[in-house]
Amino acid sequence: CKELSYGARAALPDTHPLAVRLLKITEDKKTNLCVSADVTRSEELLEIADALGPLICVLKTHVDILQDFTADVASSLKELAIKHNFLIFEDRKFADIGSTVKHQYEGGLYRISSWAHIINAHALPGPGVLQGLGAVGKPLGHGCLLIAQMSSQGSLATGDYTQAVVKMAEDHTDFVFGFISGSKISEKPGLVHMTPGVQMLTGGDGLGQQYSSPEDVICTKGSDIIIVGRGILASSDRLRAAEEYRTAGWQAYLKRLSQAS
Ligand code: UP6
Repeated sequence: CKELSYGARAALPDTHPLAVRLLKITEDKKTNLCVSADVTRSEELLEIADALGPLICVLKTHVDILQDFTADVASSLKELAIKHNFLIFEDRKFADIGSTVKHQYEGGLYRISSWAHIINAHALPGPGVLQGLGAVGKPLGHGCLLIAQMSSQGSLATGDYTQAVVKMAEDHTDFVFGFISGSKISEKPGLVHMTPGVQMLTGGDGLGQQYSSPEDVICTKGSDIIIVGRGILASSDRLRAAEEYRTAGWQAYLKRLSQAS
């Protein structure tokens, strides 16, 4: 059987230190759930991080949709990440030349590199985007996910493009530790696959988003982490919804392991 547990993958010598940390968190907390905290007020973001922190391995942010971001918010988020043992992923989707993304990652209003363990980038500009981001992130021990596929209808990130992204990731494993993708696209066990567009009820949002279930994403498609936003945020009981997604994601992972053995 070639299917390795999260813990076994964390122990492989080639696994990026940040992927090691992430895989260990999933195993320790029994969660492959990343919550996408897509809210526009900082207070609500911090409430989500504190309340759902125990149930998640990663908290994903879109810092540029906050209407009241301050450096204190970033500090509080970092404290909550330590308190609840999760990683912070700023879903900035960098997509420019190396020199520009270096500034966008390190500076500006948000100073993303000072608080986010994980960032992501489109491979479209070529490897320069990773050189620019890596110049900032590598010395800090941070890591990057490459966007190999998107959940939205009509996405152009398919076929040969996706394959080229896989190659770019595998050629830059000193900084890239995985993918945003709909399924497992690399056989390298040290690389982590994270999948957005997840809800219990499949369908869409009327703006191009397309949803798959946790079971489908983790068990059938072989991805590692489910990214859930509105499936949890739109619930009147977010804690209960998050626990349902955590359980569904973890059960799907256990099923995948048992099917492979
Ligand atoms: N996201 C996608 N699809 C992608 C890449 N990223 O939905 O291909 C992000 C969105 C949003 C989250 O920017 O923050 O994942 C999905 O939210 P939802 O669960 O509320 O649809």
